[in-house]
Formats: sequence, C-alpha cells, structure tokens
Amino acid sequence: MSDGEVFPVPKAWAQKAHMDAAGYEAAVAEVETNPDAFWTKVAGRLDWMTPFTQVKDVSFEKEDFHIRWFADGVLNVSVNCLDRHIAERGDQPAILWESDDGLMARFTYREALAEVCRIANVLKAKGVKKGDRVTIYLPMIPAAAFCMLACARIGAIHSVIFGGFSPDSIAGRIQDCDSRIVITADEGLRGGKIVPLKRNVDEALKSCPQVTDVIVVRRTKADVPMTEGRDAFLPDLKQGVSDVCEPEPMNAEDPLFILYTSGSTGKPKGVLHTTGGYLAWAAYTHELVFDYRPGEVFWCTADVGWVTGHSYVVYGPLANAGTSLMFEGVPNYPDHSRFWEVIDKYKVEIFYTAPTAIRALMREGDEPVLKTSRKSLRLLGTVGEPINPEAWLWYHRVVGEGRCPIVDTYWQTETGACLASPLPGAHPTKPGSCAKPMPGVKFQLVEADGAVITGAASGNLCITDSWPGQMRTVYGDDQRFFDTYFSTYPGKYFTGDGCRRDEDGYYWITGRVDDVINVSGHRLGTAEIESALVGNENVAEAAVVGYPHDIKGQGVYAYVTLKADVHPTDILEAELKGWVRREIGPFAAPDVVQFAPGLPKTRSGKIMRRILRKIAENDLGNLGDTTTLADPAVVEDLVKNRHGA
Ligand code: 6R9
Repeated sequence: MSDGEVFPVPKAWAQKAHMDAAGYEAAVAEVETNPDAFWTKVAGRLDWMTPFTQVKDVSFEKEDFHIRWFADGVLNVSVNCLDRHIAERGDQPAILWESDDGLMARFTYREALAEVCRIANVLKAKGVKKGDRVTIYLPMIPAAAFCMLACARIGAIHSVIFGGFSPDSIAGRIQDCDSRIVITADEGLRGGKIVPLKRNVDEALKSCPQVTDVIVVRRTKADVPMTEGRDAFLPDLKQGVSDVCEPEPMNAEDPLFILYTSGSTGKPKGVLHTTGGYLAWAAYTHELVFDYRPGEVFWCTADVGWVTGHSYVVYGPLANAGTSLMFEGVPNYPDHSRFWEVIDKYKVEIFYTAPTAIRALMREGDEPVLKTSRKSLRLLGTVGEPINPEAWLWYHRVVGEGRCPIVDTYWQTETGACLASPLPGAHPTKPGSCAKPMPGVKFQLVEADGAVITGAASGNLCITDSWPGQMRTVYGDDQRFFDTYFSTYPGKYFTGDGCRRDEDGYYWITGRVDDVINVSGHRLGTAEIESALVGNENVAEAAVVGYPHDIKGQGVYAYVTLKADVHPTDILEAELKGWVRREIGPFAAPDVVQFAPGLPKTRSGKIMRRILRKIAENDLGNLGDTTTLADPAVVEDLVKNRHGA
C-alpha cells in the first residue's frame, strides 16, 4: 500500500531539537536495557519533596494486578507547576487568556501562584481536605486552571466537567464520586452565546443533596440565583484570604484527578490519574513532542473539560515553565480568521488543535488564513481523531506555509498524555500517521483472537507494558478497570482502537473497534445515547452507530423504534434530537434519526450493529452475513427508509 507523500525532518529541527533520530533510537534501546535509569530520568525532571527509590512496580496479570510508579516518592503538583519556576521566571506569563469577546489577560507565574494559594485557602476554609473530591464546571477562563491547581495544592481530587454537559450529566458525575463541593461560574460565553452554567448546576443539584457548597466564579457578572447557605461568589470568599498556602505533601500514587469519559458500555467511567506518574508523563511528552522550551507561547485549543486540556493546557506546559494560552471562544466567531488572528496577537509559536476544527476551517477556503501573518508559528499539532491526509496537507501547506512540522498525537483519556507522535526533530512525517510510540511505550498489534501480528499489517492496538501516565483505576470500581482494559487480551492493555503498521514501522490509527464513536473529537458511547433516547416516553428501542461525516469525523446515526401508538413525524424527530441535547449535551445530539418498525436482531435478541453501521454508511452492497437474523424483512425496511435513500 502506498502511503503518499513523506515530509523529511527539516535540517534545522534535526540539529536543535531535544531529540533527534539517533536520540530516539537510543531512548528506545535504553528502555530495554536499563529501564530504571530511563524512567528515573523521566521523573527526575520533577521536584520531589522526598525522592523516590522505587521506579516501576507493575503487573497486568489478573492474579497480581497492580500499577505503581515512583511509589515511595513525595511531591506536590502545584509546586512543580508554579513555585519552582518563581525564582527564575516569576515575571514570565504562565497563562495568557483570550476571551470570547476578544479581551486579553495575562498572569505571571508569581500572580498565578498567589491566586492558586488564595483559592486553596478558600477551599480549606470550606473544610476541603486531602482526598476530597471537588467538581469543577467552568468555562475556559484562567480560574479553571487555578482551581485545578488549588485542588492539587491541598491534595483534593478534582473532577472537571466540560461546560457543554447537561444538568443530568453533571449530576451523574457528582454522585459517582460523591463530591460535596462544586465550583462553577455565573455564566460562560462561547461564540457570542451565553452558557447558563450556574443554572445548569442548580438543576443538577436537585438530585445531589450531599453538595454543601457551590463556589461561583464571576465571568459575565450576570445576576444568577444564589441558594442561601450553599452558594457564594469566589471574589467574596477571597476577601482577606492569604496568598500563601503550604503545599500538601503527596505520595506519587495519591490521586490527582478524576475525569469522566465514555466507554462502550454503561455510564461514563471516572478515569483516575495519580500525582507523580501523570505529571512526569505530561511534562515529558509535552517537551518531547512539541520540542518545547520554557517561555515559548504554546496554544492548545482544547477545553480543560477534556483530557487534552488537562495535560496540554495546564499540567504539561506549566510543569515545563511554559506560557500557555487559554482561549474561551470558538474557531468561527466572529469569523473564520479567529484562530489565525489569535496566533498573530499572542505570537503563538506552537499551535495544537483537533482535525474537526481544521476540516471546518479548510471548508472556508484559504483567504481567511492568508490574510493573517502566522510568522510566529514553528510547529503544528493535532489530536483527538484520525486526520484525513487532505486536511493534514492543507494545515501544512496553508496554515504552516510548508515550514512547520505537524505532530499528529495519538492518545486517550486513559493514557494521561501522548502515546505516539512524530517527534519533530526525529521522524519524517506522513499525513495521517501518528508515526511511532513515545520511548517507553510498547505497542503491539493483535488479531481479534489475540494472536500477535508482526510486520506491516493491521490489527487491534494493545500496549504490552506500563508507562507512568497510565490511569490507575476507574474511580470506585477496580473490577471495571481490569475488565475494560485488561481482560480482552490477558496481560496487555487494550486501547479499543484499530491500527495499521506500515513498512517503516509507522502506525496509522484507523478508529475505534468498540461501540465508542468520536464526534468532532468528543468521545461518546453509543450505549449512553441509546439510554438517553429510550428515556423518552415515545421510544421503545434505540440503536446508535457512527457514520462518516465530512466535518465531525463521525456523525451520530440513531435508529429508533417507537411505542405502538406513536407515529413518526418530523416534529418527533426534532424532539428526539433536542432530547439527547438536553440529556447529555449538544455535541451528542443525533445528526440522523431514522424511525424503524424493528431493529435487526439475532435469534438470541442481540442487535446486529454491524448491519446498522453498513446501512448508516450507505455500504448496502456489503451487508455481510444476515442468515442469523431473526427477521430478515427488518433489514429491507431499514434500507428502503434509509435517510438520504
Ligand atoms: C486525547 C484524546 C481517545 C480516542 C482514541 C482514538 C482517538 C485520539 C488520535 C485518535 C487517531 C489521533 N484519537 N487521538 N485517533 N489519531 N491522533 O482524544 O482522548 O477523548 O479519550 O479519545 O480518540 O480513537 O482511542 P479521548
């Protein structure tokens, strides 16, 4: 198979990058020959209150399952992200902020540390202690980063919920981790529209009686209802509070945060990351992949509500004494030049975004890009979903003027930070390939039955050994952690992704092989959307699959069987889309609802999703084996009434 164009490593990059091709090979070799020395260097970049003497202590085997890294070391994440940079870089911006409406703000390391300490002291005054869970539901404002770091300072575990989630989704996440404190804002602002954050929290808390305190950050200063005795504005709580707060000494394996993510079954999982390994991996990969040097202006467009925002807006850049730009807005507001104008305004050197945004902007043509300078840019990155070569080439040629290498970074919420990416000084790039695993990450392709695949071939992507940034458990459910990731292929971590390896040993992620779909880089479980749909009084049964979508990567295609006395109408179709918006969040709303008198099932009652996927993809000549269907006529009807048929 031909993989198209290959872009060589620019000479200047090979010469000055943190890691060149030989350095990469040497690191990969060292992991084999002297792993403790290698991993000690990775974690040695952090400041430890008590240095670790144990390095890796891991078994993926069922009988003795455990994952521990640097387990006797003691450190604090906020110290590593703030205090230790003050002496040399106290006046350097830690965070730059571009608001939705074009305002600018900057916080130096000194200012950021003071603010984090004040918020930490506010939390302490509220009785928050080490190990307590704090829910954060904020827009993309600097306070979001400060609140995360304030939790880290006192050893509280944060659970950040993306501002696009609905009251129901918020409630589920608050209940799951039993958090007593919620930090939110009066309102958010995105693309000129108001996001009613406080109102959503009020709605969610109707079913969360355990929440004692809601801290409200001022964003729009709108008048919002405040519940007496429970709600207070952060500026009021900060009055007279000290800007000094002693950091809590944390064991490397103490939890740092929970982040909920969708899986193929059941409710979202609380992915738990710990202190030492997570921060070491976020910082190491941030430096290596982006060839990052302290003080460079780094812009990752991800929301802090997703893992990319955790690792590459907050923790990675700040651990590396970086300047991280936070952007509150959206790529197409007030117009399609926004990203590029912001790059010029802040002299952004490294820009990291999602393929869906690139595709959407590419559709608007070159002019909105070309009218900006972008001279400050030297490296571009993508994350979240496979990037089609056409979008990659446009990003490279038009946005980066052919002079900026592109790093296509493959990873997951579960993996803490990057797993595979070209390193700009080491790897020639191929549009659509995430190139090679980070040193220390051991990829393996397997057949469905587990047989190991070698050479150039496709298979299911597993990782055969641990790396420090790996999640440690599903919050409150160790069994689910093991079952989800380690039981399909015993002794290995299964990513859930399909993947091809080419003749050069480059990896090409082909997408999820489970019932997870990726809509605009947002991960959604089809089961979650189905369960929202069947919660509607008109719906008897629902099956949801992904289908190729030009901009979003995948779209949501819902097959819905109505209750006996309900008739399909356009109004009902719109109602169901709106229903999912409200139940989960706007990004989960089905693009297509097809009413179906029945769903294709096996004789044992299992829905045959393979067939539903083919119909949604309009791949009708190839429906595969339908002999096990209980009622073949169902399929004929589905094909006949296919949307767009
Ligand atoms: C960081 C993040 C994880 C899933 C993952 C895969 C897909 C992410 C990708 C990619 C191809 C890339 N994915 N990066 N696919 N190329 N560069 O996105 O985490 O939200 O947990 O999603 O996203 O399918 O399994 P998360």
